[in-house]
Amino acid sequence: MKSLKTLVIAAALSLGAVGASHAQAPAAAPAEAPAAAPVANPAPVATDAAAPAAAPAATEAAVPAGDATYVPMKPTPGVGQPIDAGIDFQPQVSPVGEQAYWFNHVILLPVITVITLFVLGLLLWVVFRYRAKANPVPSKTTHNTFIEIIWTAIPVLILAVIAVPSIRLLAQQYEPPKKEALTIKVTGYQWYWGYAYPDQGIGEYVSKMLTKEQADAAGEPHQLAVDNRMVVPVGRQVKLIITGADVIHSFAVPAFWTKMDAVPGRANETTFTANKVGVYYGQCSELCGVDHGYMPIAVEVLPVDKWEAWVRSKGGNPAGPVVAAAAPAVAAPTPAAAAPAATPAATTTEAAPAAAPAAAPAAKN
Ligand SMILES: [Cu+2]
Repeated sequence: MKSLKTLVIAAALSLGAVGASHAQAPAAAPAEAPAAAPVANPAPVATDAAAPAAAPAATEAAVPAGDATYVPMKPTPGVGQPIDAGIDFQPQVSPVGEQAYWFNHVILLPVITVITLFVLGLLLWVVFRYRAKANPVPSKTTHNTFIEIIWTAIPVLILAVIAVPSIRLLAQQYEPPKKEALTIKVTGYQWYWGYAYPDQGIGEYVSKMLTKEQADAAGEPHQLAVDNRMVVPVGRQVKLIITGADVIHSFAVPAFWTKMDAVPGRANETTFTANKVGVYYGQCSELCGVDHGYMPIAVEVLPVDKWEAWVRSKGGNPAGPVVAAAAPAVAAPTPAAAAPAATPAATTTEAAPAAAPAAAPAAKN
């Protein structure tokens, strides 16, 4: 009787605690980045919920909004990375990924499940109903036109229905990038990645895997964490120009539904738009040599102002597309006219700081 009483009290306490943690979550969420909200939800017990929710909040608070300094963001557990015993896709944060996720879960899986169960049922029925013991004289039926039309027409209809969203998804993945897309050049090396932002004037930098000790110290998953991430602004389309320097690699980030081969001598192109701030991991997905498993990819999606701060920390100019528009005009009359041509470009205030470095190499030629 006493143990029952303790059970009831414990249950009441934990219920109250869960309620309290839920009550806390909305209060914390608006104050902080959206990353804090998903962390609070899955945690069933108050003590568990408090700890992870507090950690990102603390790190977030350390970086004042709009500040020009860049501090690598902490990943959110369970987002943008594999989870233990997980069998589902990673939560998708790009429009194409959401579309593909929907296609799989709302169309394909139900269709597959219904067909599989239907065929299994038919098999069991045939095995039982037409077993030798119950049918000493076998039926001589060979054809049934009506049934044959049905079992041809229905699968054709099912395939036709699946084809519509399937082809739409395919077309969406191959849609050409928009003009305002951010261009990043990705190069696969044995065994690391190189990233360059030509429009922002950020030359190629190398992204290598952290050691176990470094990853643990940074609070990141080992074999996914890297020293220099690819950093992109939230909500803006990113155009990747992907190539390989030595052998074929493959650039893949599951949370964006992005995968593209990095082939030496070829510039492959793909796009993604990340619509949620966070850190998302991927891996080389083409067997490329002994360290194939040790060249992870980490993409950090930041609010635009923080991304701009990161670009500046790399010595680049965030107003890249403006520069890109101005640069050809400056570079066109090379080599003799390069110096005078730089002056008109400098009249536009935005392009001014970037026009000088852009013109400099042109003048050298
Ligand atoms: Cu590789």
